Amino acid sequence: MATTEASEHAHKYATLLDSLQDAANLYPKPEGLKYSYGTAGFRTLANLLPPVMFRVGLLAILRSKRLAGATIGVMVTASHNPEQDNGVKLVDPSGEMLEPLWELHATTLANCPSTASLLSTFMTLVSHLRVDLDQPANIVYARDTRPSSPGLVEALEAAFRAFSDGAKVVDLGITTTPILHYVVKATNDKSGESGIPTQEGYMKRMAKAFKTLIGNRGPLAPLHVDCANGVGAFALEEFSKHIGDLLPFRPINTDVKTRGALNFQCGADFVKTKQALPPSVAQSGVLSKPDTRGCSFDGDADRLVYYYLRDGKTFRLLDGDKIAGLVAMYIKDLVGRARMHENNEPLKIGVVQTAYANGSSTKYLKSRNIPVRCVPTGVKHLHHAAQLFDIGVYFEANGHGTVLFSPSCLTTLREFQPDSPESANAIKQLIALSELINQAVGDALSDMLLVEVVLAYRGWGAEEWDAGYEDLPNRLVKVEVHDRSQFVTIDAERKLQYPTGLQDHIDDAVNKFELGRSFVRPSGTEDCVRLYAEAKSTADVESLTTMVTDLLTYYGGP
Ligand code: G16
Repeated sequence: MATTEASEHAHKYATLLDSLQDAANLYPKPEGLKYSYGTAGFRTLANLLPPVMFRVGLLAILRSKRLAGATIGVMVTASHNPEQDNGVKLVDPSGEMLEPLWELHATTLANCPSTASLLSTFMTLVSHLRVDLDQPANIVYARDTRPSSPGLVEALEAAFRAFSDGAKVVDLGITTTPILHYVVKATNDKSGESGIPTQEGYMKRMAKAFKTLIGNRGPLAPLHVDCANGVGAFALEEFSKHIGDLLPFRPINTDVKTRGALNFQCGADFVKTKQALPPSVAQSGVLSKPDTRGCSFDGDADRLVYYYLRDGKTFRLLDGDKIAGLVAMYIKDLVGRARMHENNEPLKIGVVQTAYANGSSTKYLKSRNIPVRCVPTGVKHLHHAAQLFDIGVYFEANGHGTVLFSPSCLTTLREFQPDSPESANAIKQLIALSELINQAVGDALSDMLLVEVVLAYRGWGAEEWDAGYEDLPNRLVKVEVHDRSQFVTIDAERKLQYPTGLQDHIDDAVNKFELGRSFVRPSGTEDCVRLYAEAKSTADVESLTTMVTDLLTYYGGP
């Protein structure tokens, strides 16, 4: 009997390997290319990605089988990158980014030079990671609006089909990155507390929470939303059906059909790096009217920045740092009003930032007794650091972030017996907040609603929000270098370890300027290094940026 079973197994694996071989032969890896799983998955020119997609499909199946059939997400997107790029990343069952160790396995599979080496690496992973191939596999996948995405999804599906016992797959079609993360989390959460695992379930949950939080403060003034000509336009349109006139949207840059329009001169990354309105928004004149605010999503709607024109003229950016400050102070207020500390340990509220956070924002938070942590760039780093608080607010300056409520905090909130109407109301609002805010990943749509909730609560417009602190003048630029992998950082990316000697020169430059700060790090999503500089005056920032750019050209120019 045992012998029969063993031979059945051997036959099954041989059939699987045959099937994988046939499918893999259609997606050979181009010679000489080296792929790596960067800040948010693989990202490069779309035409170089089909072999990567196929191999990511295989890894998604292995990951799901390794976790006894838990649902894994696959998102095909290059987010803020230009339209000719594309990318792919895996989402773990909790809705978070893929576990870092598995990022290495993804890189290994992606770089196998031949079908033979791919199959042998695949079987090595099966054995080393103790994957039981008889376990089920469940995958949810989605894509953004890039024209290259359908072709890349085909390569992914070829991997799913190659498993003769069938992976159970759900295609969400075109949707935003954060909706995919939410669906993965909600699918795996059998308690139902994370919500119904569909796009509609997501929209309804957010709309309900938003209505609770706005209460009788609506309807709110119209909000101009730049959708970066990406998938956020669909999500916004869909969501608006659920809230009617409570918050009227005025969408801009919703053209998902014209080639080359995605992220071009619009979107959160454009606004943050250029520190200017998208030309389309400027030309429309919509922000010139008093008390008008606008915001920008990025191409897959996981980043958000706000802005307005001071006196109808001067551009003022309200970026991820400003959102973190606004939200952290609001939550601190609600927690205070809930008066839970009399019978419980006080809830720990903290903010997580990266080196890109403006020095003024960190000072603002610390001066208000909010603990601040600094971690390397990349949502996975921020997310994990935020989980160490009861309520962890994390935002990158580029507008990527969310607020996490720990499971024990949620239990405390639900079980707490308030002794006054004010406390009861604050508790109700905190619970609604945890349902409004995407608990899996940063989400432009949900973050935008969060900002609107806080502004309505405070009775503020963008100008009052902006008044909290003044950003130090700053610049963020991309510098092309010969090989960005030569740039190795330490100290949460605030210092360079290599190239040897460069950091000393950067320090010398920084020391010439009052409140000067500058750092350099290799991008994990684009082929460049990023240079950040800030100082007391705009002229100083320009000089510092030029000095550090010259150093980079000397040390690693193209
Ligand atoms: C991704 C990551 C972010 C990161 C950004 C830029 O954002 O999710 O955490 O800040 O890339 O990373 P880098 O500076 O390494 O290129 P997105 O919106 O592009 O997915």
